[in-house]
Amino acid sequence: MTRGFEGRPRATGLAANRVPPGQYLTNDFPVLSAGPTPTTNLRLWSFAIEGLVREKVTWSWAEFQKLPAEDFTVDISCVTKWTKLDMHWRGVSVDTLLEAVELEPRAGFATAYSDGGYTTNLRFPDLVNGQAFVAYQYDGAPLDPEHGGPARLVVPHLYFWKSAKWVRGLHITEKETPGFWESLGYHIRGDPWKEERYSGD
Ligand SMILES: Nc1nc2c(c(=O)[nH]1)N[C@H]1C(S)=C(S)[C@@H](COP(=O)(O)O)O[C@H]1N2
Ligand SMILES: [Mo]
Repeated sequence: MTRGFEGRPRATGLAANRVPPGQYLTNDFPVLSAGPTPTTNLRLWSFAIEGLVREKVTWSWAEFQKLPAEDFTVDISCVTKWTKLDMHWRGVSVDTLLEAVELEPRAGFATAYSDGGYTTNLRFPDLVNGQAFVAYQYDGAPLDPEHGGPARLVVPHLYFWKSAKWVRGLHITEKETPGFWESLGYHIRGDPWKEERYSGD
């Protein structure tokens, strides 16, 4: 690492290819929440896929734990400009979750919704083919409540605001409905490699 103009460590060599434009590398895992950390009783926790599906599906915590889980090692970029490489998560691929429902032909988008009221919108091509998962472990331990435990969505190829903490379901829609940050001027999609930070970028 070398120091750039802003005095922040700048990736050099191989790691540089993994850091999107305008981002700096960090080893920290900052906490960024728009409100207080909700406490969720696991006996009352559920995850649902509903909206434009033939039949709504809901998993209890116990049922969710029985779904096939996978390990994911991914790089994460936050719109506040930090990038963290090789983050180790364990959870259930959104592909696996979608196998349980029959989408209606009009289905085009999903709104991830969370305890506490946070929402974020995603288009289907960003949710499938191993690109998104619901994580309940980070670095081999149950996900810390501040980082979204018991479970959070992780969509590593988009800015981290798309990775809804305390996620409780996906609401499938025909049209794209801006979520919490998207309604406040963040980009509708949020691709870090295109620097889609704010609407208009
Ligand atoms: N439910 C919920 N999810 C959320 C947020 C939030 O405020 N509430 N913040 C988002 C933003 S802006 C970021 S950068 C990441 C931060 O995740 P972290 O606190 O684990 O670093 O969570 C995202 N998911
Ligand atoms: Mo963020």
